[in-house]
Amino acid sequence: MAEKNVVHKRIVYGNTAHIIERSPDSPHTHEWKLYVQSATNEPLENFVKKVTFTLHPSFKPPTRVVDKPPFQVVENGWGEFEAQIKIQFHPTTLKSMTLRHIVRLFPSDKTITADDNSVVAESFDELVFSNPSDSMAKYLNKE
Ligand code: SLL
Repeated sequence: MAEKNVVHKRIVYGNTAHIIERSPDSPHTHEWKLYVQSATNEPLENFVKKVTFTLHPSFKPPTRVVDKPPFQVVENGWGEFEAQIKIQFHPTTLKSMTLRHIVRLFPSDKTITADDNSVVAESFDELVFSNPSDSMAKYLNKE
């Protein structure tokens, strides 16, 4: 019987946010960082080719492509919104994966909040690659 070969990669994605001093001519109240990271401290770039973050259309430009680590976007803003995070892999024949995350700025039951009201909103996920081809395995097993 053919052995089933499954490779798991654990990731963390989400955002941090903190209050910034507001300048009179800007509506921005917070600086936030939206990111995808390895949950196991493995270099994600071994198998992640690029991450495309799609922000709320009020951010110009709303689409941010990051093709090297850290896979993140740092911005200033005033509101919470749902972002899309598209992960593309090496080799490019591998199907991309799209995650959604609500960028949170304000303390709530969805965030971990520090004394200074800075927040963290994170999710964990596992990317599962079943029976990777040799060309894929080369990237997935890279160290
Ligand atoms: C909504 N929650 O769903 C609102 C949208 C958009 C946040 C919030 C823009 C920053 C900038 C910003 O913070 N947008 O204009 O530079 O309709």
